[in-house]
Amino acid sequence: MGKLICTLGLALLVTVAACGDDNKLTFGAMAGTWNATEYLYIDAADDSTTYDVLAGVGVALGIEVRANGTVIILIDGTPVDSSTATLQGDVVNLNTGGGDEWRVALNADNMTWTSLVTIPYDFDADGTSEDAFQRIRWHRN
Ligand SMILES: [Ca+2]
Repeated sequence: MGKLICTLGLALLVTVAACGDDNKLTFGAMAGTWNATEYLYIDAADDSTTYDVLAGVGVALGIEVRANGTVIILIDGTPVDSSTATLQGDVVNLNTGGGDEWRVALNADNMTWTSLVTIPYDFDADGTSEDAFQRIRWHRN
């Protein structure tokens, strides 16, 4: 059925981009250099409890994404790490060996990454870590 609709769409001169994988995320679409505008740890048990990582650490975080899947981590503009990432649907896996998987929402030059796996973080400084998701908002240069 989808193929038929696409074929009809082409016949009607609807753009090819509207057919088939219209929501498919690619590294090509993500290619470029991105600056983190927000990086939060979010308490998995209470999403109103957050920690502002960028303010806390006091660095500028960036990434360079290449169309071949290379993702380079930039701290204050300096490359500090690089990985060959893979995409499955809208989930990017940085393949760093640590379950570093992020759900990606791409909207033109804005992109949000939300971690699928929690990390430990002690939000209330009581000596016991809570489970935290991570969310990074990026803006493409
Ligand atoms: Ca705690």
